[in-house]
Formats: sequence, structure tokens, C-alpha cells
Amino acid sequence: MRIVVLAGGIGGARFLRGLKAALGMGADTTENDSTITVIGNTGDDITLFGLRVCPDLDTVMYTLGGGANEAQGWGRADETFVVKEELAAYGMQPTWFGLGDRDFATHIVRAQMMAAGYPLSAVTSALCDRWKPGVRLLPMTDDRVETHVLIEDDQGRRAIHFQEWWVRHRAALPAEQIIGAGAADATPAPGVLEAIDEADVVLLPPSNPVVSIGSILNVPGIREAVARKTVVGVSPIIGGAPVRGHADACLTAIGVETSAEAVAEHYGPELLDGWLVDEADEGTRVKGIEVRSRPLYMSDPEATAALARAALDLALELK
Ligand code: GDP
Ligand code: FO1
Ligand code: CA
Repeated sequence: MRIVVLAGGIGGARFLRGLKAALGMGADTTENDSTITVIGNTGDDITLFGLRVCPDLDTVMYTLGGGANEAQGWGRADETFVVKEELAAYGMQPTWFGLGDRDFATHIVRAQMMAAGYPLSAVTSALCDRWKPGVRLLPMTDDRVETHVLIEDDQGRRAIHFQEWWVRHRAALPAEQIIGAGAADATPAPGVLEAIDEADVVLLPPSNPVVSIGSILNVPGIREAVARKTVVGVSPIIGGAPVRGHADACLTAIGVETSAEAVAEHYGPELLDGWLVDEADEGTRVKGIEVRSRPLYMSDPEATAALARAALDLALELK
């Protein structure tokens, strides 16, 4: 079976771990007849200290490869921050973004390969040679796409990088607009449209509907290709609130209510065939979309595998 998953960072990565477990894909994936292709969000990417940082690709790679800081959800396990302290001592900005020493090595490899002319997809593949995530991890595009956020503060009305809004300001400054800079001119990375076309089903994990899944769908050609398939999504919103992070602030910025129902309506029946909501949202109905309720907290490996299995089963049923 060929499964395509569109993924952001932590919600995507944890769902993928559950999906692999549900399919019995252990360390040795060659024995399994299922393949998972992950189309990763690169809208969160930012250049810092001359290094291209790709938080969502790295979160998926580290989480599935066993190198992630589990409590935090992003970055490396057993991390230290000596380089960060030394950069701060030189007065280097920004100081609000915490790249750790181990993580710096990943970024040096990426920077060196990109300077040599390799596209991000080739760099990601090379990094995955080490981490062996057990999925094929493709960036949504090799082009530079960055999410920027229009805000107003004492310096006036201006667009800042998504990371500055999310990490530095904790999404507390109201977002007037969320802009996918470069998205309209981007093309899907090699293999992306082919993987979608050849997929038996497409799954949307409980990733941020605006800045993770939304950014991927906004790369010209991807939304149309996905819409032609059987697509099942898992709600990142439970009982009217995100499980973690600030997806509510992103939804408010695009005029969508923070509820499992409103997110499904936002994706729409042209894209989504099925939608899993938590038991707390039982009774949710969305015209043209098959809604089922299941426990949706990825609290432990068993619960996560069960929800991934439920998403896959619903997709196979609707196919
Ligand atoms: P990010 O890029 O690291 O922000 O991660 P994603 O975009 O992949 O996922 C973020 C979303 O995951 C948030 O909106 C959370 O509400 C959602 N999320 C996190 N943990 C859980 C969980 O256990 N269950 C569900 N249903 N959603 C979750
Ligand atoms: N998130 C934070 O809240 N603070 C950080 O200092 C931070 C550093 C960081 C470094 C590498 C990386 O891959 C991710 C990092 N994140 C950090 C997570 C992250 O950028 C955001 O959670 C996502 O981009 C939002 O989806
Ligand atoms: Ca993200």
C-alpha cells in the first residue's frame, strides 16, 4: 500500500510514528509492503547565522529516527547550547531562537550541501541516510517559501517571519494576515506530485491547518493532486482548542473558528473525504465529509497507533 502524509512538525511526526507502528514498520522497513511518503512543510524555514533552518523536516526526521527531544517535541535529545551562548556573547542576533550544538551539525551539513548547489530535497535525503526515518521524506518544494505574519506593534504595521511571531512573541501579537511569501511561484519538489498520484490514500495528520498543512496545499499543483485522492484528516483541535501550540491564533487570522468542525469545513469536501474528531467533539457533522469520533490524544504509543490505524481504515473504507 502507498500512503502519502502531509506533515508539519510535532503533530505530523507523532502521527507518523503511530502510523508506522500500526503498519508494523519497525527498524527494518524493507520487509514491509507499505510505503509512506511524507510531504513536509517548509514554510516555517528561516535563515539564521547563514544556515537554512527547516524545523518541520527536522522534527519529522529526528522523531522517526530516534534523535528527538521528546519532551520538547523539536530539536535533539541530549542537547547542549554552548554555540548559542558563544554567538550571544558576540552580540549575534537573534537570541530568541535556540539552535543546539548537536542540531548545529545538521545545519552545517545542510548549508554546505546547499552552497555546493544541491536542492533541499537532495539535502534532506542525505540527512535521512543517517537518521533512517523509515519513510520517504520530501520537502513540499525546493523553492524558498517562507510564512510571514502581518502584525502591528509600537514599531508600526509590518510583516515579520513566522518564527519571530511564533517563538519570540508566542503568537500573542494578533496576526492581521498570514502570508506565504514565494508560495505562488513555487513548484512541488521532485517526486511530490508523482507520490500523490500513485498513492492509495492521502492522510492529513493533526498538523496545524494553516501554517503546516495550509502551506503545503498552497504550493501550486499540490492541492489539486491531493483532492483527486481519497483523503482522511485527523483534527488537531479538541474541544475547541489546539492540543499544543497556537493554532487558534493562526485560525483566527484566516477567519476560521477554532473547532474540529470549522477546520473540516475550511478544508472542505472537495479536499477531505473523511475526518476524525475526538470523542469530546462527538456529534460533529460536516456536509459532504464522513466524520467519525475516536480518542485523538497521542498520549502514548498505543493510543497514537490506534488513531493512525483509524484514519487509515476510514480512508480504505471510503476509497
Ligand atoms: P508543529 O509544526 O511543530 O507546530 O506541528 P504540526 O503542525 O505538525 O502540529 C501542530 C498541531 O498538532 C497543533 O495544532 C496541535 O493541536 C496538534 N497536536 C499536538 N498533539 C496532539 C495530539 O495528541 N492530538 C491531536 N489530535 N492533535 C495534537
Ligand atoms: N521553538 C521554540 O519555541 N523555541 C526555540 O528556541 C526553537 C528552536 C528550534 C530549533 C530548531 C528547530 O528545528 C525547531 C525549533 N523550535 C523552537 C521549534 C519551531 O521552530 C516551532 O515550533 C515550529 O516551527 C512551529 O511549528
Ligand atoms: Ca511547523
